[in-house]
Amino acid sequence: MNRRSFMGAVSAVAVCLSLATGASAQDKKFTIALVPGLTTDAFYITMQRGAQAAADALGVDLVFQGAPDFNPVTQVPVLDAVIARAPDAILIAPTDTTQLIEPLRKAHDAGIPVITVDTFIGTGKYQTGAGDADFPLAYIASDNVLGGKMAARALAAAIGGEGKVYVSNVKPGISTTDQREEGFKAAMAEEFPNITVLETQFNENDANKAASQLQGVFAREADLKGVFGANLFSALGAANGVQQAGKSGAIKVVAFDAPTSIVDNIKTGLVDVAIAQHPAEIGYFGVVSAVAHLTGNSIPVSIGTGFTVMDKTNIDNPDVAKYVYSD
Ligand code: T6T
Repeated sequence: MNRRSFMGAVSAVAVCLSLATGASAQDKKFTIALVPGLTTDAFYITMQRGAQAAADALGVDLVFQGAPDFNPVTQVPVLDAVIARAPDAILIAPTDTTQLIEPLRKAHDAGIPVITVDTFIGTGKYQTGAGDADFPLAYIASDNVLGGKMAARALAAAIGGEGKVYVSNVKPGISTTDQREEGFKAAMAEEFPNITVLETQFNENDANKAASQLQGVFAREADLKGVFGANLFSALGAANGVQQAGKSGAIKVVAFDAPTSIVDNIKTGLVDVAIAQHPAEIGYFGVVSAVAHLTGNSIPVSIGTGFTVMDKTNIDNPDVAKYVYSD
């Protein structure tokens, strides 16, 4: 969907919502809070852009409030402050599957509808009547298991189907990156018997750490063939590590996420493939879903957004380049 049709879709949804409720969405000006995983990440900045487009079309006040790092310890106080402002709905990317359950229950208990975007709490299966984390109304995100499988296939192709690779990942307990690693390992085990997946390196979302880990793994495994960076900072750091080791183009890099820095690395040959998510669509559907709920409509409990696979052969195509994240 190009930018014009994306905006057109938002306006069309706004009209549909007005018709469905028999009233203009302007009758009450809703305030919707979007709490990202962290504020300075191009992925969430792009999500905010999509959310703002929907908010503008629907006459909603969007509040974007988050923490400076991807960590429940810093996200929970931000969430508490957001709940204290009593928005009409909260969209949030919870930074941990378990540690955000009780903090989010406070919002639910205060009557504030919760929708999780990008990441989930509990199992991500909401509105089932089972478990302690099914209270969010909806989960809007990429299919991260599938994304991990796509990354495995891309890396396998890049290294010719054999050799040693590893996953550069953030830390356990984050639904998205856990699922990407799960999908990656499942596809490697099922489809590529000649590839050995070494132990995962966890970098705490610190690209510098991911870069030194790459060099550490390479020092131990001189025949290292490739690395899968399971999110923006993991991928960027792993790519930097490959460059610092003087192995650009020799150790293959598949990146999850598509900020401009990764795209630049595709152009130089340092990164082979980037799996771009569609964060603007996640933000857009988040706001639309919240408004639909607030105006008395039912909403899907789960909405999946897609991927765009970027490499040297297609990165200059405008239909691909439009999915590069906003910085
Ligand atoms: O990969 C995205 C997001 O999907 C993930 O949950 C956390 O990391 C990113 O924000 C990229 O840094």
